[in-house]
Amino acid sequence: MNQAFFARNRQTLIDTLSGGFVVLSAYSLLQRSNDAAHGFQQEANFWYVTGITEPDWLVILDGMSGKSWLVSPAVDDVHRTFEGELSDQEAVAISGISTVIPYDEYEALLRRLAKNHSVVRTVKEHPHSSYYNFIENPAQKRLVSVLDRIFTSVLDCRKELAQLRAIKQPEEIVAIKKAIKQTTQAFEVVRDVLPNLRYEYEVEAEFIYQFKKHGLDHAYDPIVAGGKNACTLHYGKNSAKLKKNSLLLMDIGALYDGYAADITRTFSYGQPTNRQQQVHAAVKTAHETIIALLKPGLSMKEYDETVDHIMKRALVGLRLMKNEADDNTYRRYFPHAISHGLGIDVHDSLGGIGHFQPGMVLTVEPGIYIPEEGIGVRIEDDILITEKGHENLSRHLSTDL
Ligand SMILES: [Mn+2]
Repeated sequence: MNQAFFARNRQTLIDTLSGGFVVLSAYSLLQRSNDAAHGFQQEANFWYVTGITEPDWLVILDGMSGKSWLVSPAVDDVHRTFEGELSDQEAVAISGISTVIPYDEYEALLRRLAKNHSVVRTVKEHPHSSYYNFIENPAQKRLVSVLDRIFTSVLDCRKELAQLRAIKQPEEIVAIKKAIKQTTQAFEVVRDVLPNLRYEYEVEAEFIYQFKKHGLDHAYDPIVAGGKNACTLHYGKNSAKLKKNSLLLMDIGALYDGYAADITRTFSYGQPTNRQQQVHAAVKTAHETIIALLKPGLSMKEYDETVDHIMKRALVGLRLMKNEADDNTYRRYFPHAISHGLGIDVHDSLGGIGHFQPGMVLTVEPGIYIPEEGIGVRIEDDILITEKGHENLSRHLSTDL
């Protein structure tokens, strides 16, 4: 992604907000333990309008005057020696924003700008933060507390950004396709070498090697789950011994130029049993039937209802439920959403738009998990909504057992 991309995104955001005033923050580093920090991943909205991948920067967009500022973080000499820093010139070159001011000057600038703007927009706390089992990055909250002191009204523009990001531009689709291509190649290597591997982590190591060899990282922590471990949806230990004649679920995606792939395949390890083949075939049929539904204009509500019907039919066919009215049993064997948006965040928003539109990229990931039988199967592809229907971007990777 280049300057022109980030500049266009800033302009589109400002246009969407009819010349509004926006201040966004990068994420901050988070403690891993003692004096060490976790690896850093940028806040997606901040990256979308700046391209900057370093912590603690701010961006100020004044839609009225058309001016933009970057605010560089206060980095002392000690941290500069250990971690280096992004220079102002580098930040300008990446973002295309020509003015950089130091951190200790930005509140004074905001106070001046507040004379013309009573309303400021920013990305506030995540609306579902209390649901997640983690502590949110403090950067957004810290910025909001500053904005609250200076402006009459601090509004959230998360939704507007989500709607923009939900419709992918051509260069974003190129990046997602490249992430998918590398992920596909890694899966193909793993299929070839799998008979020689004995532990889940050996499978994970193969993926890491294939990605790193091409200079890529994982877009998210990979799931390599043998047998019943596949029934733990976010299983991430990847530590168990693989059992002969069991299934192996792998949910993996490379990150390319800031964009994620998100692909799941379930392979057999050794000779699959009849039951394993049955469950896999049921998921595969559902997967194909669901993808075939996707086209612009289809409402997400109608999509979800049709998916429920398709998945319930699959479970009835496997004799896991007697009839389609049994919602509790349905949710026990298929407990997650069928789709999510895909982009900078691996779980990207579809913008709350309500129906499918050309340029959206989403996953389709039906799964059936039967802990009492030690069987978990998921098949996940990445789908682009096109003018005429859809394109399965990960179609070249076989979905076979
Ligand atoms: Mn997914």
